[in-house]
Amino acid sequence: MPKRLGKVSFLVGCLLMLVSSVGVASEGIELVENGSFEIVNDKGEAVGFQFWLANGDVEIVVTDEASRTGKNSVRISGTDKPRGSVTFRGDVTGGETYRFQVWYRYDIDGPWETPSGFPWMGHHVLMRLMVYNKDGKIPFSDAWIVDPNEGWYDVRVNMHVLPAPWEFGDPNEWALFSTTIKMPEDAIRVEVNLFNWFGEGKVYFDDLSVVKL
Ligand SMILES: [Ca+2]
Repeated sequence: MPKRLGKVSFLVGCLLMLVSSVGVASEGIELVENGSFEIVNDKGEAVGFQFWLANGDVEIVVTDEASRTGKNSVRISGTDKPRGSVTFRGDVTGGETYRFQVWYRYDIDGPWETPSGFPWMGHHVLMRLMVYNKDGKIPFSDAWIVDPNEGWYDVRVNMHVLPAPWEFGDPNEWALFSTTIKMPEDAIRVEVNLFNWFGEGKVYFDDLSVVKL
């Protein structure tokens, strides 16, 4: 009997893992196929993503050091004012609404230096969105934000989304932040950059989701 119970528990565990790893979108169409960073090519890179080393001595890797679902997450770490991002690009339909969300955790030792131009940010965790039409980048408009209470925003040509204070997780615990955007009529593509924005330490991301609602 204990063996049978063990099997049942194992099966239930597998089902739970399956449900969580595919990213339950209660409605809409998921654009990100490898949002849990589980599919890695023979160079150790996350399939479907690009890594950008922007500033400082920065490293971006897929790692099994921490994960929210599955085995892997992506880690951005470094020293000397490190700034780097993980990029996802997807096709969008103009006039449609998309929900962007990602889980993050951070392991950054203080004292923190105030990141340039973002004196109010927390944890050096940032999602940058860029929207394109057939001619190039469309300057962002805060009128596209569907629910302005989801995060903190800095709207320029690009939009910077940060976890709002009420969304901050504790160090080394996974926390979620999100934003919802109604695309302009001529939009054809979106680029999502998940950043460690000048954080001397580690930021992890897992379970990126971009859902067409
Ligand atoms: Ca994962």
